[in-house]
Amino acid sequence: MLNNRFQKLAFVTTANDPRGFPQDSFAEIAFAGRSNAGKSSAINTLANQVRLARTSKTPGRTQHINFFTAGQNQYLVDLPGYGFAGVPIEVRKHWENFLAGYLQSRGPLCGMALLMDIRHPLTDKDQLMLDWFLPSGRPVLLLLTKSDKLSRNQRLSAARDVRAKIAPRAASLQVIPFSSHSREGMDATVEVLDGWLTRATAAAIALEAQFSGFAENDGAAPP
Ligand SMILES: Nc1nc2c(ncn2[C@@H]2O[C@H](COP(=O)(O)OP(=O)(O)OP(=O)(O)O)[C@@H](O)[C@H]2O)c(=O)[nH]1
Ligand SMILES: [Mg+2]
Repeated sequence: MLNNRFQKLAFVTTANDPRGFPQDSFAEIAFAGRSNAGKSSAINTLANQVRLARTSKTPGRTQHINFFTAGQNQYLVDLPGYGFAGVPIEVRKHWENFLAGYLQSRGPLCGMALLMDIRHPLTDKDQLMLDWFLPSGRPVLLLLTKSDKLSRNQRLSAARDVRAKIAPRAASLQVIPFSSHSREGMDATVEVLDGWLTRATAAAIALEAQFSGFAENDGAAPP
């Protein structure tokens, strides 16, 4: 059994603009995707909890950015979903601008899990998320959600199609069929996300140690 740090996930804070973000974050992973793609359900499944992140049959449920701790100075971030027609245009614009800024410039963001219904992957808006995030050079995990809705053959073929479509854009992108109901893809997802957080946190700690070395040296270059 994999050591699953996400079993200890706990809600920390909710924000609707960057001033409300945790200041102490060393590493965080964004859960992005269309409204109703299953982001909040996936976070609950990783945590093995039923109501940690709020889920709903009504698209557009998550209207804030919710931060969950995944270890010291480490977070999973449940983002508001996009692409839901029932949301007023000003609200949609607000969140689109927000997502663009967050994905392009949030320092501690060490990777993005992009969740897409396995039956409707890679919409224009999903592509936009990739356009914003891939230039950072940080890794992306494409989770093809609700895989329980398809047969095994259909699942394999859907994953193959997505891999073929995104291959020209980023060789390092990973694709995992995922289901919060059957728990397909759980262990593989835990392993990927855990690896990102562990590496990014180690890098942030090393950087901080270097800076505190600078300060002790009175600003002089390190030996
Ligand atoms: N069959 C099936 N249904 C799922 C799965 N994951 C989520 N759902 C259902 O899909 C609906 C939306 O799930 P949420 O987790 O709230 O989706 P979300 O991406 O957080 O949606 P927003 O907060 O609106 O952006 C709910 O009715 C869930 O029960 C899954 O793996 N399989
Ligand atoms: Mg949600």
